[in-house]
Amino acid sequence: MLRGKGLDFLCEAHNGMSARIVEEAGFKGIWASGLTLSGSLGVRDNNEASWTQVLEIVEFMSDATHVPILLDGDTGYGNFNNLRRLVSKLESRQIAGVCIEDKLFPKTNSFIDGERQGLADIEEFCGKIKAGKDTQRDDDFIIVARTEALIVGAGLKQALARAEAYRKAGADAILIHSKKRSPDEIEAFMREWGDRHPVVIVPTTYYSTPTARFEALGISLIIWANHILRSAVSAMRRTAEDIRKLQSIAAEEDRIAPVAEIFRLQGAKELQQAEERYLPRE
Ligand code: SPV
Ligand code: MG
Repeated sequence: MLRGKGLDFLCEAHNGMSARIVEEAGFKGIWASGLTLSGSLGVRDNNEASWTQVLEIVEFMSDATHVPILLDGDTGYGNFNNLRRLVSKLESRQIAGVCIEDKLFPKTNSFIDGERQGLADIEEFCGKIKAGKDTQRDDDFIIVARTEALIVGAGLKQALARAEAYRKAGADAILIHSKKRSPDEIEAFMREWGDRHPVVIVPTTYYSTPTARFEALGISLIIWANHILRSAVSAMRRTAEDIRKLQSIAAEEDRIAPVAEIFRLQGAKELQQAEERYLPRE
């Protein structure tokens, strides 16, 4: 998906069931988002959930699906050594890759006080990338290096310098993040960057730009980073409020997924078939 011609897409999921829904919708890959993994646990996107708690969730996501999963690994949960351990554990759970960002642990989401956040030292971050690449055993495991230079207001020159350093350190792709409502920063970056190395973007704020525009710019991968959790939150709130107000589920029953659909998503049928095979017949 990174190296092929044309544009590809990852969609966010945050647990086994949402991952299966995203795969069934036809996405060729899944973004295990830090924002939505933490959000679905009811905690903040500030590394409040520990890295092993994140690992446990992505293991459920991996078990539930067949398409590649890219974990939003924040800053790598520590220094180069913590990233080494993370890479081995992700590989053992068949996670396809990890994205790490050049901020400081504990990180804060890019859309909260972006300008007040500090960037990692370039050399230190390059060491982290190298350590991750040296640790992987599967040649297909990928490390995406995300620069937050534009998020913290450090400017295009800094973003380009960091992206180039991370490319040289061995990153498989560069994620350039922007919180502008227009794609101007991304366009300016791509004009200078050219086709040096695959580029990934997250158009959460500049969503109204048609994706064909990004394809023309030479972007390899677009991440729809949070839309499954956001749609679930709207649906859950409406259902909970309606049921409480009306003291009835009659108005909701046809609008929500039937229980049979939950069983299907859980793979209940396979267990029934296995029981036929393995349980003693009466
Ligand atoms: C995430 O999905 O957690 C991301 C993307 O890192 S963003 O929320 O835009 O920072
Ligand atoms: Mg994140």
